[in-house]
Amino acid sequence: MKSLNQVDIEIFNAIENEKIRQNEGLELIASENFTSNAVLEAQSSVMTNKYAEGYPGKRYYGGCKFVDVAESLAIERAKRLFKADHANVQPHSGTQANMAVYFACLELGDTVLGMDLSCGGHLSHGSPVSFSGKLYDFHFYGVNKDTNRIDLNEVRQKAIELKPKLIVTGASSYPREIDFKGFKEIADEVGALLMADIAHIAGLIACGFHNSPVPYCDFVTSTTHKTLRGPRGGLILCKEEYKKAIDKAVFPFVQGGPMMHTIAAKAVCFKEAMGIDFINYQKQIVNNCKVLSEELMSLGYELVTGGTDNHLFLIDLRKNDMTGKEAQELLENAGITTNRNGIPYDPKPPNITSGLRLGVPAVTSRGMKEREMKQIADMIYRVLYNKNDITCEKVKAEVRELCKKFPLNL
Ligand code: DSN
Repeated sequence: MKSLNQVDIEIFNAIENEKIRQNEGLELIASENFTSNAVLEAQSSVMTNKYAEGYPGKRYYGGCKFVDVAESLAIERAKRLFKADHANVQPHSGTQANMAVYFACLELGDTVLGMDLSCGGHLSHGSPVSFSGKLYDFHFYGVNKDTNRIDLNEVRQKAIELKPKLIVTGASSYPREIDFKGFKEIADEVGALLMADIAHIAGLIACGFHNSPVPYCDFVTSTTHKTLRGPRGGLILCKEEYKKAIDKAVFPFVQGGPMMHTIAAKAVCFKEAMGIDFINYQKQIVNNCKVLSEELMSLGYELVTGGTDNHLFLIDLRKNDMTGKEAQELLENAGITTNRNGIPYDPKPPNITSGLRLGVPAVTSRGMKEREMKQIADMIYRVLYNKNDITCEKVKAEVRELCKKFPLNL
C-alpha cells in the first residue's frame, strides 16, 4: 500500500506542518490537549473501516466481534471512572451528546433553563444560533454582576418562575467550581430534570479535583478530548432508568454508524484516566492554573472572578485598553495560542470581545510545571504590554526554546 506522502502530498504537508506548529508553540486554548500515543494509535486503527450500527451484542451488521470488545470496554470503563449507572460512548461530539439528551427527555418546544452563553455557557445550551435554541424554549441564568459567579438564588428564582422540564448546568468558560448539589436541590424543588455538561472539567471530576455531578444529575454529558485527554468525541452518562431512552436517542435518532476507531480510543483514554499518573496530571493542571493566573494578576491583569478553581481563567482586558481579538492575534504572532472570549456582560461583540480565555491542560501534558508557568506569564505580559513585532519575534524564539525542553514526540 502507498503511504500518505505518496498519495496526497498536500495533506501530508498540512499534517507535518501542524505537527511542527503543535511542537513549537505554546497551546493555551483551554479546551485543547495532546492525547497519548496509545490513544492516537487506537484512533488511527483499522476500526475506522467497520460499520457497527447498534450496540454491543445487538448490531445490524456482521463481523462486529472485535468492535464489540472495544465498545464494551469503553462503556464499562466510563461507568467505573465516573461511578455512573450507564454510559453511551457513541456521540461523535459534545453537541451531539447534548442533542441526544434533549431528544431523550424533552418534547419539541419544552422549556429548559440553561446558562447564558455570554456568561460562560455553551452554544448547545440553547443559543438561538444552535439547534437547541430553535427546537426548545430555552431561558437563561447568568452570573452575578458583582461577583461574576453563578448565583443559585437567581437560578432558583428563574426555575420557580419558568418551571422548566430540564435544567442544564455546566459551562465552557467558567473558572469556578460548580455546585451540582445546589442545582439538584433547585431541580427537585421545581420538579425539573437535571443535566450537567462536564466537557471542560471531566478530567478534574474523574480524579476528584472537582465535585462530581453524577450522584445528582439525571444526565451528564462530556467530550473526551479536553481535560480528559482522549480522542475527539462525546460521552453520555445517565441513571439506569434513562438507559434505554438515551441509547435510542443516540442511535438511531441522532446518529448512524458509530466511529469504532474513536470508541476504541475512548476506551484507552478511560483506562489511562484510572491510573495514578493521570491523577498527578490533573493535580498539576490545578497547580499550574493557579500559578499562571496569580502571576498574571501580579503583573496587573484583572481576571473574571479574581482567579480560578479549575483548568482555565478569563482575563478582562478592558483596563488594558485592548480587545480579546488584539490580544489573541499578538500572542499568536509570538507562538502562544489562545482564544478571545466574551467576559460576562461584555460590551463588545463575540468576534472582538473584551476577554481572553487561557487554559493549561495542554502545556501541563507536555510536562510543564510551576516554574514554566511563571516564564509563560512573563512572556504574555511582554507581548501584550509592548504590542510590537520585535517583542513578538523575541518571545517566539523563547517559546520555541521552552517547547524544545518539553518535546511532544509527535
Ligand atoms: N469549543 C469548545 C471550547 O473551546 O470550549 C466548547 O465546545
